[in-house]
Amino acid sequence: MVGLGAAGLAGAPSLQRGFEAVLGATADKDPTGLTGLLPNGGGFRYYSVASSVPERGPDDYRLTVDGLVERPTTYTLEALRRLPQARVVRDVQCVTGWRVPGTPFEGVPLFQLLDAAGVRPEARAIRFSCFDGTYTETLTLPQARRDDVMVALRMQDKPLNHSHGGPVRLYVAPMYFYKSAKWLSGITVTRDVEPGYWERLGYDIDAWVGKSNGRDDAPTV
Ligand SMILES: Nc1nc2c(c(=O)[nH]1)N[C@H]1C(S)=C(S)[C@@H](COP(=O)(O)O)O[C@H]1N2
Ligand SMILES: [Mo]
Repeated sequence: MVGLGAAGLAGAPSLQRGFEAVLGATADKDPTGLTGLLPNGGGFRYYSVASSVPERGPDDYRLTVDGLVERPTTYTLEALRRLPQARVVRDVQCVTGWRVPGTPFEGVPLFQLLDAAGVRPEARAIRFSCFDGTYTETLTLPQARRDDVMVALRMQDKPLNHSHGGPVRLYVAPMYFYKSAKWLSGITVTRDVEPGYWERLGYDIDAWVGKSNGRDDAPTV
């Protein structure tokens, strides 16, 4: 899995620029498809906007919760594993059309981490950051508090592997999969919504499956 990711992406930046040039006319419709050329088994595709991502595990993984909170906190992987876990089984839906039905995710509901940190009254949003050094995402506070939004440690009944954003990724079940930031390293509570990586390039911030990005159905491709 790790080998596939690393080998598959060697030389990807130049390849990607080539595709962007060729696909210029359609890139507005389909930008998240540019790095989705590698089949990754089970219907998933491997996506990363960064050309290489370091591996992190039990010894060096950290998740920081900070910003407009009473008690900024840093979690190790072990600390996250010890917290109560939830399980959600839904279809994964990429905005470019591919879908993986009935995919189990398990992890810590995000609202539990927010409550533990104590969100300040002036806060309205969350900014997520990733240890790939590039990707960002955002949710409003009401979205972040839904019980189907989690800091995921497991996917398909296995520990989340590196290709899928392991050891820890965000999982936002009701939204297109670009909201589910891989290699999650930071949860920062903010006053205002700060558009994430793909959202600065035109994708909807409120990425409800079937109701956003100009799609009213979700075709399987
Ligand atoms: N850090 C990071 N997270 C990311 C992405 C990315 O490029 N980098 N791509 C997003 C998109 S567009 C999709 S469809 C899914 C793909 O997840 P997968 O690689 O596990 O299939 O991750 C999302 N989260
Ligand atoms: Mo995507």
